[in-house]
Amino acid sequence: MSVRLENPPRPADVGMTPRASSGWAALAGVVSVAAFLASAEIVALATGPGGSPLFGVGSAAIDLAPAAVKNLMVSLFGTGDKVALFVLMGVLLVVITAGAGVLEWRRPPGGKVVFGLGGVIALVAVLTRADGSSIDGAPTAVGTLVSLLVLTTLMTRLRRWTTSSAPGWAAATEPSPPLRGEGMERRGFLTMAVAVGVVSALAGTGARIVNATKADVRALRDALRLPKPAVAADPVPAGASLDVDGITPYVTPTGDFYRIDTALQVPSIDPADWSLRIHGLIDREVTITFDELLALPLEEHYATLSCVSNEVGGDLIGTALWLGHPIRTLLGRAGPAADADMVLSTSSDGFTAGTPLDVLLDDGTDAILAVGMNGEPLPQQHGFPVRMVVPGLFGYVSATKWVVDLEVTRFADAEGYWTPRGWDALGPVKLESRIDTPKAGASVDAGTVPIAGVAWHPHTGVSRVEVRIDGGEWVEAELADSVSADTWVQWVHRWDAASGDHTVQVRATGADGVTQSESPLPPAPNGAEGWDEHTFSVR
Ligand SMILES: Nc1nc2c(c(=O)[nH]1)N[C@H]1C(S)=C(S)[C@@H](COP(=O)(O)O)O[C@H]1N2
Ligand SMILES: [Mo]
Repeated sequence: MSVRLENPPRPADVGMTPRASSGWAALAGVVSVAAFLASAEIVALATGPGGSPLFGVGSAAIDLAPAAVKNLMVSLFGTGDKVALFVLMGVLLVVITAGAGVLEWRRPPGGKVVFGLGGVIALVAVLTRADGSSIDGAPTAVGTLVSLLVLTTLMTRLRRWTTSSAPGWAAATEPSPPLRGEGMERRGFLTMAVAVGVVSALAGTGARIVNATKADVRALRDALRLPKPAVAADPVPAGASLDVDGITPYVTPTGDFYRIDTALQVPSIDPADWSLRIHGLIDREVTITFDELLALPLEEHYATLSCVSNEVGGDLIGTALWLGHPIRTLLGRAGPAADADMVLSTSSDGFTAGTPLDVLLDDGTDAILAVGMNGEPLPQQHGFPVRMVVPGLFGYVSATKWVVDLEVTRFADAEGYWTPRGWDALGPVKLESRIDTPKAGASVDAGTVPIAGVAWHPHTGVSRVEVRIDGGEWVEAELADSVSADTWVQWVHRWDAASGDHTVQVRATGADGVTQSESPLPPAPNGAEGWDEHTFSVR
């Protein structure tokens, strides 16, 4: 009996089980996306590291994600939120492209449509980045074409393999080109899938490493010599650091300083290319280059910087010695209009913060354009070459890293990045206190147990810290010295511990006489409130 089929066989008609052929089709989808990513990275070697689609799509996801999702990421993963995002993107990519492979197998050209659409979305994401240029679209465009080619070729080979394995099939038709037998056709598919997969993994990783190195400004930073400050900070008094194991150091080592930002790929800015433009509701526009900034008198100030997302007891806070020039003198040059009340600062990657103009103009607030952190140029991830530091305000409304633009405007007319995402336009840092030791759940030896931590109300100052053990009386803790009201202060209560389980709570009182209230509030929309509390046991 002679069978004659007009159309290519559907998977169910052939010898390989549909499930097996779908599995290979899924593999073809994943190999195709690997080819996409690798070829994009390779093209980006020529066009510049800004064109990597991974970062373009990731950044767009960050900007578009609903506030709730973003807050969840930060609260689940803290400063590891970016790693988590990449893992999530990786898993999603594998699932979607495996699905696209199966779709292409069963309902062509569905998979190609998915790849094409994905490429277009990635292209839009890359091209709409604040620091992107049109050449940055090239890696994604080429990557998309390569992935379509790989997918098409793998599908053809998979069809030939399944066809050749269909019982009686090869004999029943006279197709061109002739099938070469199941073993050969299987090898044709597998060889290509493995080869493209392995080459993509190796070449793609290599190109990514080169691109990452190019985006690293370490050499420029190492070469930079910062001038001596015109106004040096007073040395930190010995009394600022209590002799207690496990207490947070008064000055946070730069390597331990928390990092929070929306930048998946840290902006790389050559100081020689940096400039800051001041414009908006002003008398005259001011533009200043990096050399001009360094030639101005620089001041050193210790200041505690904290994140509005910090939970009670959290560690999204640090104190550093910042070196920079007061923002008020530059704004003074520009001459802000009388009806202006906000400065919208913008970073090279498009992040914005809205800071009250009066705070930036205030003589008594050391708001600076910082170039140095703890005696060195700013690290790249903390804003190299220039960031803002404004004592007393949360980072999201003041501490713009990689800052390149200051627009004098009004709160009624403009808003910073986080304001439409559920955070208040104004973000003064709240009075807070934290227990560092004993750690929650710790078990300590009986005797004198130091209960210690830090408390802060930047720019207002802390006047008192009290602790309470097992719900008893509040007892005043010993307060260490501090350089100024702009930094946190260490505290300790040396407790004659009785054995058993104990719970300690802490509360602070600000220099304005106000004591932290007990009622807990979450970080959104303007900072967490409540008393930190640790339970530990004494042996
Ligand atoms: N360019 C840019 N600057 C930024 C941010 C950002 O996302 N992008 N985040 C702000 C927030 S929310 C905080 S808390 C501080 C954190 O500064 P750090 O990473 O140096 O600790 O930077 C601020 N400046
Ligand atoms: Mo923040």
